[in-house]
Amino acid sequence: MTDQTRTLTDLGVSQLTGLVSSSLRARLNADIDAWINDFEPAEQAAVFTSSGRHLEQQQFFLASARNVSCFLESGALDDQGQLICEKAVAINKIGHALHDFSNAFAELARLPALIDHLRLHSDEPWELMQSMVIMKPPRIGGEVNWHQDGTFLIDEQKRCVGIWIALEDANEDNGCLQFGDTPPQGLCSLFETDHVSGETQMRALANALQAPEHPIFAPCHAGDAVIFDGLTPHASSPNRSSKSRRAITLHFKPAASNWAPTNWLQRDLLPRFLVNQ
Ligand SMILES: O=C(O)CCC(=O)C(=O)O
Repeated sequence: MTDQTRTLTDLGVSQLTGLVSSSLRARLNADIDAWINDFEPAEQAAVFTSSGRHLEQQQFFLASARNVSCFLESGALDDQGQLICEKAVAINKIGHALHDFSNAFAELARLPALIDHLRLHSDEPWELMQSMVIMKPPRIGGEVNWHQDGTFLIDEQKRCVGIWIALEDANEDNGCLQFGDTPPQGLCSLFETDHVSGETQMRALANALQAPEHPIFAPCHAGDAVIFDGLTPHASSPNRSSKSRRAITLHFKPAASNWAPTNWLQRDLLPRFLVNQ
């Protein structure tokens, strides 16, 4: 088989059409819009545009494991830390405990069709560790570099599974997901955090991921989803089009696989979020 004839299925990536109904999408979008409305960019801009505030930046990021935090696009601020565009199109992502604060996100994570797909990976209880919205606003939506989710979400058995859900149509023009053209070879690196000092480091396990010569794109209609495991290299291009590309990602691990204390994401006192028994 040549690279050109590989399909997403060959790479272990499943596509689900029509996973999320338009009524649930409307409720998810309403919660996202409310979070954006409540977001005050000025304070965050002050922290993130000043290079001396590394520790505060780290604390903001680590705390987002347990709350709903908006993160600005890197091109959204000028040198003085002022927004160069409307707040609604300046946000890069919102995370990472959305399912703890929104009934719509909690319902999404427990959709029977989604759980059926987790069960295809393994028929055991699954636990949701993080939820996130990736906004990809028109014209300034940033690139997501090639990575494996298992680098950033470390469970003992390295069996994390990610589900990416399109809230709007996504294609090559506005930055749909893309995958490498060869099956995953193992985990390349681990992003580890020392929660005493707050410092993080990227530890190489194998050769760094290279951008594939012939990426395989995964265009989706609103409501469709893509499912793949934590070893699968993927990325998305910047959105230079006039069309927004809002999406949700949910990351699960088998409930029985211990969560590494070196994960940046620690839910601490938040209750465990099992999606099936
Ligand atoms: O939505 C995107 O553009 C990329 C999301 C992603 O790669 C992830 O959540 O791991």
